[in-house]
Order: sequence, then structure tokens, then C-alpha cells
Amino acid sequence: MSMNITLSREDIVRLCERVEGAQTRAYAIPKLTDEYPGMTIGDGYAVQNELRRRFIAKGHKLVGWKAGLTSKAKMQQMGVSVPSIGFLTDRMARPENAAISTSDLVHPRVECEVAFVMKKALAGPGCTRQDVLDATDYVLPAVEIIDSRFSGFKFDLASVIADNGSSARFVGGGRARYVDELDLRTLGVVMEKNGEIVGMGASAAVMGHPADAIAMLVNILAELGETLPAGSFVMSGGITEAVAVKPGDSVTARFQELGSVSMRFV
Ligand code: 0L1
Ligand code: MG
Repeated sequence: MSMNITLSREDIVRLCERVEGAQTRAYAIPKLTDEYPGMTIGDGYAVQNELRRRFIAKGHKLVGWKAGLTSKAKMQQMGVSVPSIGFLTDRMARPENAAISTSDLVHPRVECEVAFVMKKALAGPGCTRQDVLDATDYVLPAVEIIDSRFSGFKFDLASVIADNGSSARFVGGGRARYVDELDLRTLGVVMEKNGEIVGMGASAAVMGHPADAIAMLVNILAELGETLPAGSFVMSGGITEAVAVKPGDSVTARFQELGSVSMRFV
């Protein structure tokens, strides 16, 4: 993946302010490539890095990272062909069974994901599935609430990366397990909304093995000059398509071996 940056520093700051405004005040904006059709993936990460720098300067704490667009279902749903990464902060975390406000979100969708908590730091390039498994403290089930800030969820890869991979909220819970007790490729997952099944899949949908998505994430971090610290919370990517939610909906993600995670939207 080329991290070539073509935008000027002024344009990066301008686009970052545009994304930050849309995220913090919950309104939709046109995809950034409408104005900057030549935007590259490297430009997208330059905007995302500036956003991370600003949030941290305001006191938000970086707690981990997420891999996005890692399943065939997701890539088809969104019309893209390369995975992406985004950062996670303490402000995005919600407890299990939380009532999650939608008034500060544009058009939220939920995804079932396997989350990894690291006991050792990892650095790319060349990070492998085995490196990830050796560095993992435990895995747990999670639901990611994504919220593209782009009108109609219409975007391209450079825009979605600039929008921090549509990251908005996340809920971890269920039962934490050690990776050597599980076959992480074959975990079944069922997503229920208001008691009805709205999605199901197996964890192999995420790049063949969720730990491969974490290795990919570590290797992208290396291209950005970053490493994954010990203690990080890392989401490996949606196993099924993302499902839209609105106030009044309750969602339960049931994972084989890992228990379930529930929340409701208000
Ligand atoms: O976590 C994800 O896979 C989200 C990636 C961004 C695409 C979207 O907003 O659906
Ligand atoms: Mg996701």
C-alpha cells in the first residue's frame, strides 16, 4: 500500500477540521474526494493522523485501534477492495448493556467483531498471524457502532480513512478467553436486533482468520511510523454486514465460545 501524500499541510488541516466538525456535531458531509479527486490513501491517513493528534491534545486517550473493511461482505457492501485502520479512544467506549445515544451520531450501524487485548507490543513490517497470537493476552466479543460522516454512506477509501474508518462507538463484553483455548477461524456469530436475527457468520469471514486482520493493522501502523503498544484494545473487523440502528432498537451479538454483548439505542 502506498502512503504517498499529495495534499499540502494546509489542505490536510482543512479536511481534518471538516471531518472533526462532522464527527463532533453529528452531521453528514460530502465525501472529501468530491473536492479533492486526487486524494490518495496516504492523504487519507494524513488527515486521520491529524485528527488523532487533535483529539489527544484535547485530552482523549488512545486505547487501541480497529481494522475495517476486512470481510468480503463489508467490502462488497461498501464497494471497496482494500482494508483500512482507524484509532479508538476512551470517549468512544460504552459499557455492556449501555443505552447509547443516537442524537450525537449521523446514521449508526452495528457490526459483530472479535476484539484482541495485547499483552506485548507489536511492530511491523512483517507482522504475522503467529506474532499476533503470541502477543495476545485474551480475546473478547465486541460490537462496533460505525457512523460514516459521509452523506448516504457514500464514500471511497481515501475519504473513509480520513473519517477514521467511520469509527464512532464500541462495546466489549461477554466472556474473555485465551486464544489457545479457541479455534479463532470457526467462531459462529449471530446478530439480533429487537429479538430477530439480522446477520450471521463465522469469524473466518475476517480475512480468513481475525488475527490476520490484526497483523495487517500492525503492518499499516508501521507504514505510518507507529507501533501497537501492550495493553491495546484492537477490533479485528466486522464478521457480517453492518446493520442500521435507530432509537428504540436493542441489539445482541451472540458469539460461540465468547458469550454475548448487548446494548440498546436511545
Ligand atoms: O469497521 C468497518 O469495517 C468500517 C469501515 C468503514 C466503512 C463503513 O463506514 O461502513
Ligand atoms: Mg468494524
